[in-house]
Amino acid sequence: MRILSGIQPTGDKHLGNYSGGFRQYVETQERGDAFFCIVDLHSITVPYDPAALRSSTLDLAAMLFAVGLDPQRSTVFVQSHVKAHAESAWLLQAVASYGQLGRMTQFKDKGEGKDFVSAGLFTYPVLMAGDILLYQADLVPIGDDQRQHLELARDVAQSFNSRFGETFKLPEGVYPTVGARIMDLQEPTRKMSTTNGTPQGTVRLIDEPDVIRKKFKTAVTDSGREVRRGDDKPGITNLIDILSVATGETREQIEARYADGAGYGQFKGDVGEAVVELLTPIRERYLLLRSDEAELLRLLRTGAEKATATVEPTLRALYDRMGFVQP
Ligand code: AQP
Repeated sequence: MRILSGIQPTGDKHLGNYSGGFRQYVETQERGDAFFCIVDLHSITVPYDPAALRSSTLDLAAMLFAVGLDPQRSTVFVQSHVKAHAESAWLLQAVASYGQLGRMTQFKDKGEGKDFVSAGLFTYPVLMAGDILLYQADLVPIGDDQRQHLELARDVAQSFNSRFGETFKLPEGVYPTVGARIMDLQEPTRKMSTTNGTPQGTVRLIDEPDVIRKKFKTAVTDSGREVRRGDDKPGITNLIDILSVATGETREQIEARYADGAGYGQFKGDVGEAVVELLTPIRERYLLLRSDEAELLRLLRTGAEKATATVEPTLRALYDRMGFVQP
C-alpha cells in the first residue's frame, strides 16, 4: 500500500493542518509505504519572500517529525529536491484542460481581487496531480479543501491512461470523519488558514499556551447557550469538532457531557485547555528538532534519494509513452 500527501511550507502551520493533514499522516504511516512531501514548488504560486521560504521549509520539516512522523517508517522530503515533480507537471499539462483548471475553487478564492495572479496559481493543481501520480499512490490523506484537487488528479490519470496507455493508478482520498475542515475561530464560516484566515481565529501549532487559551476564550459563539452541533451553530459546531480532535471523544459524548447547561464560557475554556495539552508536547519536540538544521537536512536528503528512486520508472514511462526519444 502506497501513501502520499503534500503540505506547503507557507506560513505557520495551524490546527486545521494538524486535523486534516498531520494526524492522518501519522495514522496512515502505519498502513504502508508512506511518502510526505514538503511542496515548496507550490509555495511560489503566490507572492512570497525567498528567505522566508527557505526557513519555513525547515520549520515544516521539524514540525512533521514533531507531530510523529518516523523517519525510519515514512519518507519525508522536499518537492524541489526531486526533479520529477517539476517535469511531470509540464508533461501532464498536455492532458489537463484550461476549462478543468478554471473550475478549481481554490484558484478563485486565492486569486480573487489580487493585483497579481501568477500563471502558477492557475496550473498548480497539475503539479499536485503529478506529485501524487508519480508515486502510484493508493491513498492520499488530506483535508476537505483538497477534495477537488484530488478529483482533478484522478481525471488527469484517467485521461492520460486512455490517451497514452495504462500508466497511473487512480488514488483514493482519505478524509478524517471529524475535523476534515476546521473553521476560523473568529469567522467560523470560513476555514482556518494562515494565509486567508484571521490571526486571532487561527491557532498556530507553535502558539504559546496562553496565546492558545486566549484565542479560544475570545472565539465567536452562536446565539443560545446549548453546546450542540447544528447549521445554526457554526461556532459551537467547530469547537465541538476541535475538542473531539484534541481528546478523541466522540462529538455525541461531548454534547452529552455539556447537556447539563455548563454554558459557553466553561466550554470554551475546556476546549482551549484540551488544545494546550495536545500541542504542548508537539511544540517542545518541534523546538528541539528545529535547533539541529544539519540533522534535518540529512533526513531530507535521505528522503529525497528514496523518493527519486521510487518515481524514476513512472517518469521514464511517461516520457516513453508520450513519444519522447529516450537519451
Ligand atoms: N482548515 C483546515 N481544516 C482541515 N484541514 C486543513 N488543511 C488545511 N487547512 C485545513 C489540510 O492541511 C493539509 C496541508 O494543506 P496546505 O498545504 O494547503 O496547507 P496550508 O497552505 O498551510 O493551508 P492553509 O493555511 O489553509 O493555507 P491556504 O488557505 O493558503 O491553503 C492539507 O491536507 C489540507 O487539506
